[in-house]
Amino acid sequence: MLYKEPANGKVPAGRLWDRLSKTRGRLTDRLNTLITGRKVIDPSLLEDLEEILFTSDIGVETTGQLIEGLKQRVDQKSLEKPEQLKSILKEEMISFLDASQGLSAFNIPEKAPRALHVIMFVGVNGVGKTTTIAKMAHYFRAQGQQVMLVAADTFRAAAIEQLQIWGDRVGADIFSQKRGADPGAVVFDAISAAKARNTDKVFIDTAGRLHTKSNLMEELKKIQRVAGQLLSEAPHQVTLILDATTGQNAIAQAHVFSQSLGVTDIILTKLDGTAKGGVVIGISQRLRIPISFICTGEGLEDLEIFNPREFVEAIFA
Ligand SMILES: Nc1nc2c(ncn2[C@@H]2O[C@H](COP(=O)(O)OP(=O)(O)O)[C@@H](O)[C@H]2O)c(=O)[nH]1
Ligand SMILES: [Mg+2]
Repeated sequence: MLYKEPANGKVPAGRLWDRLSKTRGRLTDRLNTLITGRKVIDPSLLEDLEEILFTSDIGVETTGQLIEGLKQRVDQKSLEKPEQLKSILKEEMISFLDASQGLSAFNIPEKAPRALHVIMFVGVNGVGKTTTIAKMAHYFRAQGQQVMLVAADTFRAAAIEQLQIWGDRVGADIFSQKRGADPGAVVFDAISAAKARNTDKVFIDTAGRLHTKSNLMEELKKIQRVAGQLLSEAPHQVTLILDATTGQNAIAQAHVFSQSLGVTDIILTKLDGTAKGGVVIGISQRLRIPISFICTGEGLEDLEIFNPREFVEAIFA
């Protein structure tokens, strides 16, 4: 699956546009107010702009870099009129995002031979891991792939049940063992089973918090190792799920997880109903990890391939 070519210059409409309305409101409305009636770009205008970007959850450092870039353009006289600000900022944001996108692990050519692909989903409790796994399973089921969901969050019985309910709904196999089973052993057995069946995708649902004294990151690393024992490249992806409504806290979580595990890509959830969507830009720019998908609702269809241009056009109109 390749990233879709952005709809160049076209104003995007539809679901993404609707669901990102709060973020767009926070960013665009204030920017429009700021530039209306202004004739020149002076330091006070840039200061107000900095405040707008900063309070849109883009983050201090990323905001600083955007403003610095604008100042240079003003000095070089390639930016003179306030009405140019918006399009220049948009292009800067898109280039920040593009720089981190690179070849996402999801950029698998559609014609590649089908092979077992193992993805481990990580993230703290409540960010939307299990829901996102269900959406992803639904997405790949629609392409005719065989999907197996693995319940490696073994401490909570409710977590296993929740995965089972989703698996039934989307037509995915479920692999689970008893509550309290060793997650590494569950994953080992699941991958053996997946190899024996004709499975295309194995999605591992992991714990977001441990109730024992052991360390979450150590447990996740162990799952990673165990997966690799049966299939040398597994897990092919470690996908970090972050809740956009937590704003700057999501950036902090991304740092913790990516320092311990080789996070290959990020999925941002709950972009509907939050004005903190700017955090996507901060995360991408700070972490340099591609964003593969974004989620904009609780339903199975509320998952989109992340496209930098479409995203920026929808938050900045
Ligand atoms: N509005 C909204 N809610 C979401 C989204 N993704 C997940 N949720 C909700 O977030 C809550 C926690 O999700 P869950 O998948 O159980 O999180 P987990 O603990 O990380 O597995 C549930 O009520 C989900 O319906 C999203 O994109 N938008
Ligand atoms: Mg869960």
